[in-house]
Amino acid sequence: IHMSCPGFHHAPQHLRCQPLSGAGTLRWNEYDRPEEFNFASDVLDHWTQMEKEGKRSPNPALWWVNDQGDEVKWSFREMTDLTRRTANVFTQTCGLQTGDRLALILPRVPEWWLVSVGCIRTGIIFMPGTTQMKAKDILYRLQVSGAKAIVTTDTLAPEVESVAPECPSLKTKLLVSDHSREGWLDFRSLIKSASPDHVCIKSKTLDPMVIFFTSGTTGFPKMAKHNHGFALRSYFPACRKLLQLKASDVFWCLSDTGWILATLGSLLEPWTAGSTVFAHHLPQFDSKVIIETFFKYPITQCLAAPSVYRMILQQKFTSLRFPTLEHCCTGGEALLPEEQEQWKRQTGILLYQAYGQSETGITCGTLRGMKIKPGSMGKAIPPFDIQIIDDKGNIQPPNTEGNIGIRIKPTRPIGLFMYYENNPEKTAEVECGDFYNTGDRATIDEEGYFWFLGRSDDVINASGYRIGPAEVENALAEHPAVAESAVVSSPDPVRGEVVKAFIVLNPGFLSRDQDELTKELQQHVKSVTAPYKYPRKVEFVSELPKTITGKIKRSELRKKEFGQK
Ligand code: BCO
Repeated sequence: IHMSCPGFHHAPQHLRCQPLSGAGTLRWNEYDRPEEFNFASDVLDHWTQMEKEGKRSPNPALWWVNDQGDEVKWSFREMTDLTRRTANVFTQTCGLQTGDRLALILPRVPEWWLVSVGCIRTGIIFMPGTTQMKAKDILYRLQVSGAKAIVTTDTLAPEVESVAPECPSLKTKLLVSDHSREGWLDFRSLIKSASPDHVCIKSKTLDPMVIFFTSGTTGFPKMAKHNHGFALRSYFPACRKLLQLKASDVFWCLSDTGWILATLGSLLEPWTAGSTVFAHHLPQFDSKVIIETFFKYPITQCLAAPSVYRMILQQKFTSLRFPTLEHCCTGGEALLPEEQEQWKRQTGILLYQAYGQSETGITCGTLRGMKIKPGSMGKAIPPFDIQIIDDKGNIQPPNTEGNIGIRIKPTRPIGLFMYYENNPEKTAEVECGDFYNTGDRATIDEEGYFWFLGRSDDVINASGYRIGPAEVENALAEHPAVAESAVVSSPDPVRGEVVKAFIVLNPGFLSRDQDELTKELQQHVKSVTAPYKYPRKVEFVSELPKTITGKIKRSELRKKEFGQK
């Protein structure tokens, strides 16, 4: 991208300054640690320049559609203009400064891209969150992060208003809507009147950029804080090999805007390659609409959780031979070999697996063109050195079960999260010898392919969502019928795993119709927390298995679900 190669040169000469197809030369490779990096100025504005010089085809940078036939097509030039305006709205109108936090809770609307990049331009730390969140989820996030601003839509505005008085740090509420609302700034009209002149901050690679909330076994979600190196990693040649995107590609990532997969797949990965980001508003998941979209638009590559591919396969369409689709990648949950084969049979396209977490981004994967071992999540992607480790951080030999560890000593690799914000205990807990312990269990074979086995803790991975059992148990505890509950994962043919709740009822509810009560409890969870967490399976029991100290033995219940002893 730039003509020179600054940074620290630990890499062999032949690895430096590799060409980025059609776009000059890459400035850094995975062994460099440049002092400064900013995705907006180093990547987005570069493609704007390429466009101006006629060195990039006129494909849009963002191609957004909805099911009412509306379309937005923005060039890189327009993206630069609009995100500079957004930056000015944040700093001038809202008075936000570098380091302030902004909660970004938007569905798939074009403004999601403006806000993300506007934050990167100004050094405001953005915190993506799913629009499935309820008032309590939002309250927790605003309070724990000390967010100064929130950007959301009409649907969530009342939920935000109901908790705003309890969030003294929250100074600015921005609404993305065609209507105005009292107490809210109107994002769309502010953008129109803002100046397009803005000088991007010179961010240090290690300065904070984004926070993702991530669930654990206990307590509330933790804040995994990433620096600008997270975006730089997408730029490294080793990472570019995963998808091998070109400027002519049209890339569709189906992940909800609240997850790290969307930041990677709908923003960083495709724009680093100068590709077109394709987005469908898709307010409700509908595999029929997804299939029709693949037939209607010239999408060449796709990234989605395995559950999405499973749900597409379940649709009885006469043909799943999509005219322009060339490459499919998946991540977020385990994928079975049969599912990979079925996708190939029906679509004619191989399904490549990758693996990552909110703490790590994509850590390993089967790179495009690499031999696929069905069921394996591929090999480590540099600069991550990934090993299977025991509980003390000792590296395990091939074909031995252990935890997936990413080496952090002597050097923490670019792209790995910095730490859990305000939580040194949890940060220390996941350090294991020279490694960051992902908490995921796996093996590695002699050829360096990783094979996922499951979690080492009670975290549930349901259709690609990481769900903390305590979050669901707390929601259930608010219902008068529930004396106590234990929430674990349970196998499911479509979603991989689903949330299952074992519930001990209070005496007054023992005579209730169990199906009716199940529905009521499910509805209750959906109403008090993000609905994706609700227990799709419920079993009423007279007691829960406990240790002698009274701790619920979730692992016993989970093993029973999976038919293990
Ligand atoms: O199934 P139900 O209808 O009973 O309930 C569903 C929704 O209908 C409902 N719901 C959604 N929004 C609601 C609502 N109810 C009330 N109010 C609202 N605002 O709640 C349930 C939500 O469950 P879901 O999201 O699993 O629903 P759905 O529609 O079946 O979606 C299926 C999937 C596969 C599209 C969805 O589960 C999904 O997107 N999964 C992938 C998640 C993902 O992207 N994970 C990646 C995380 S990042 C990562 O792993 C790191 C990789 C580097």
